Amino acid sequence: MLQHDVEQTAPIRLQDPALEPIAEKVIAGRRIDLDEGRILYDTPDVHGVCRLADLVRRRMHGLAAYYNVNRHVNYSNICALSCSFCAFHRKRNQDGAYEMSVEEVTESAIQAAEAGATELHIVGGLHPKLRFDFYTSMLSAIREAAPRLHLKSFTAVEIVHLQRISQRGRLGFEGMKDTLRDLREAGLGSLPGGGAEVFDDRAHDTAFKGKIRGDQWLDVHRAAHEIGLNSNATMLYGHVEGRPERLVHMDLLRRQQDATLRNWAEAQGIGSAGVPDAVLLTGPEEQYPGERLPMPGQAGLETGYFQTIIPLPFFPDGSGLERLPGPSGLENLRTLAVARLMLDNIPHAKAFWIMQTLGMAQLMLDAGADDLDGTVVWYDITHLDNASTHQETTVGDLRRAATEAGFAPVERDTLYRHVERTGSEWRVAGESGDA
Ligand code: V47
Repeated sequence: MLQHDVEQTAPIRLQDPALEPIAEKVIAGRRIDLDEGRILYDTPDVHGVCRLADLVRRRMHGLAAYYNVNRHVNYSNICALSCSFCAFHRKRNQDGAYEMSVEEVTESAIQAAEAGATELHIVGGLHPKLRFDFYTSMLSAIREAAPRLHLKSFTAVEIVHLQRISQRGRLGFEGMKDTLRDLREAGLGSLPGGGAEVFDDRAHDTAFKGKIRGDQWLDVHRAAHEIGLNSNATMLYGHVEGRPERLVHMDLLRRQQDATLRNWAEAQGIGSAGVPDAVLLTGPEEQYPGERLPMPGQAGLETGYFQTIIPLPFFPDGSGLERLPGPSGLENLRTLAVARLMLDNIPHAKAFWIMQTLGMAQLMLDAGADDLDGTVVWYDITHLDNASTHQETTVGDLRRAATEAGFAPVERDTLYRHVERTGSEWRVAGESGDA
């Protein structure tokens, strides 16, 4: 088996001299800017970029390769929008349209909990008819039936839709927080990263017109963070956007996370590494007198934050953009590595195996990723090589994939706390639980 040193002791071999000043900054723990991001994208030395991303990944996570035991539930594919990149949505009386009842979703949650899942990832389309109480009833019915499942539910686009139909009365940012509080009261545990696509108005108007724009997506996550919910962030790439738009997307996420983590960083004694107000988590050990990575409950952390960046490669098949080729394997590897390097204040980077393939996710563990997502079981949004909705991997497969790649598989819960497990019984390490 291939073994890696936790500390990268050997000098990083770079083929392109243009990468050298960037490598110096990464090694010293300084932030790279958008122009340097362009060099990371333009250099022919994609493996050099991966080596740099691997350096910061090891600093942050050592050899840990995280996964979770989860299930995705797509409660309905009926959607008022018609985004051209999306092959999932259907109109109400179109062939293939479906909606699950609260009872069906709850049944699937019970099965997940019995199989030992720690998380349910629940997202769907913007259903034109379902009322707000469907969503709160769904969350509270699951919480009642399977209280230990963490409910990571609803993309920012769904949250805006839910605010509209909630009849709570308060509009704007405060109304958004009220809606999120109602959902949290019903059982919402955190927000997934979906629906961000790419924060660019031209791409928006071409491929997802009608959907919220980037500023609104960011506001929803800021509102969630302000009321103490954690969330993830995705970036859908390889469609009508270009590499410069991806970098702007990363920069906007990074700016928001800087502001979110500022108080926490001060409490931990983390400086701004030469860039005013920056909070950089990827530097050498000596830059972190306190905690290197935020975890709920730490001093100075009264809010939630972005936990994970998840670059999602575009799947053209069955979408309105089928004429496009979608990104290549090397572009996927590079984008993951660039995201790890640019998003120096987001603790985790996920290679979502369903979209990347498990084989590519193994390679990504060595190029910046520290997380593979989980067992998934059902997934309806994208289908690789005509896969059915049943897209499942076992814990054994995930662990083997990580070990074969030279990493140490670590089961986590949604908040990245370590999980100890015996079969379907589990508990968070260090806490008393059911195992
Ligand atoms: O929001 C839709 C994307 C997302 C296509 O937070 C497509 O842990 C590629 O957000 N090709 C849903 N992508 C998936 C998602 C996610 C997945 C795993 C983990 C987490 C997390 C979040 O899938 C959508 C959209 O951006 N999507 N259509 C397509 N044709």
